[in-house]
Amino acid sequence: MIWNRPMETMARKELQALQLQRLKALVERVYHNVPAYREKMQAAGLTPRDVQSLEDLRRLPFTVKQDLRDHYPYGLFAAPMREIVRVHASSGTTGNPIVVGYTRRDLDTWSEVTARTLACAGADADAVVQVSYGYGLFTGGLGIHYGAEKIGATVVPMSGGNTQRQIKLMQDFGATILACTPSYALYLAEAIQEMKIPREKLRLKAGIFGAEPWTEEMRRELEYRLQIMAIDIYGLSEVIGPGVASECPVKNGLHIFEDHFIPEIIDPETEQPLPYGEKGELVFTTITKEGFPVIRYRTRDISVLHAEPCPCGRTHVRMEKVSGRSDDMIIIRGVNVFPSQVESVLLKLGLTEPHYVLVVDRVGSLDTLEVWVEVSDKLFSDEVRNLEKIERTIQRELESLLGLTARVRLVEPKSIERSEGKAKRVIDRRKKQ
Ligand code: DLL
Repeated sequence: MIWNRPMETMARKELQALQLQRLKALVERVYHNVPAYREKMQAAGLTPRDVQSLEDLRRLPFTVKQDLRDHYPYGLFAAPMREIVRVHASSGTTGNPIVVGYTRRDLDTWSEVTARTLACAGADADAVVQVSYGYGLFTGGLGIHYGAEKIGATVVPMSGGNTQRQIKLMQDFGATILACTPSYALYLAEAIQEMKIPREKLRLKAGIFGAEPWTEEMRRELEYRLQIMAIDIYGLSEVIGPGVASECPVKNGLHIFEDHFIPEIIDPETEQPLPYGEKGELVFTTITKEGFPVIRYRTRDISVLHAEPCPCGRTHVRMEKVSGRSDDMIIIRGVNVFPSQVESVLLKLGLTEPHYVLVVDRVGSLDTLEVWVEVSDKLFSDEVRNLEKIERTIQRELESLLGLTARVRLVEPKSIERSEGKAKRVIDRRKKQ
């Protein structure tokens, strides 16, 4: 199902003409309304008239998270406050949060793109969408909420948490689409199993899962446990929230809604743009936003762009599943490790439960990595010899993938904290020192 066929299947030439027209308007807007953007452009010797083609985008300076912090809270807004009708914020670990603002038209744009996302998962007016992303300053809950209403679906605005109740209402209200983080979907799946609810009692058909990295193996796990189609959806508050990109049922990359967001991939070290097919950092320019537009925003998310046509008919480029954020990446004895690499090994082997956490510590001057993984009740009461064998197998697989020795510790069922939102995959004990 394609929500906005003219836009989502537009011939690329036509799409590029539209992007250019919108990009020019954006540059004018920020140059005149946002002193910080004007100063940066002036420092680079640029005026809006220097942007005459899509290639000229590359001449514009990047925007980074620190710029947002420096101009906290409203310094980068490009519309007067009386036109801002909503703000959202993302917490971040240190310092001021990131604050983003939306005009009424931005909220329309946002519901348009999340409607597209939901349509990718097969939602229509008959759908019942259980929104279990958090409501509040986080963009997940309200973002999906308005897209679902736009489609005319029935929205069940659950927000995160209260797992037993989620499951009761999922049955009683007949949810067909579940929207939450993949880690919370796993928690829900586990609870459904424990409550011994027969699958026929649920009407679930699809899940739109995002807001954190997850692997193909985790997709298979969720699709199997919940008997649904699991779709990856991507977004970030600074760009709009959910609704930046979404997989279609082909599940081969996420279409970026390019009539609103221009993506680039850059080499994070040299900051040079990379061609399609090469891996690097995702950068976005929002070409239709009024309240809080961004120019060349560096996401820190690692992905690859593909421009080949997709069998679904959409013409918008696809980004590969995000393999991790540079902030999530841990460096152990010089080796870069992403939690998603560990996840893929654990789930591929299938010897344990899909609940894990990476524990990083420092012994003397040496960094150590431990991987804690849960095992089932049955296995946990098995002979020590068997458990040790499993530990060794996982250790070997991790070593050959990462080129690093990680100690594997099998832990008791339910001893790793379940997530109701974004999962915490890393405990870094080095930071306490
Ligand atoms: O997480 C927006 C969102 C809500 C997306 C609901 C999808 C569903 P932030 O809290 O600002 O916004 O976090 C954005 O989360 O830069 C990525 O690192 C990560 N992220 C989001 N979606 C995915 C995904 C929301 N599908 C940050 N795969 C982004 C991997 C994701 N990482």
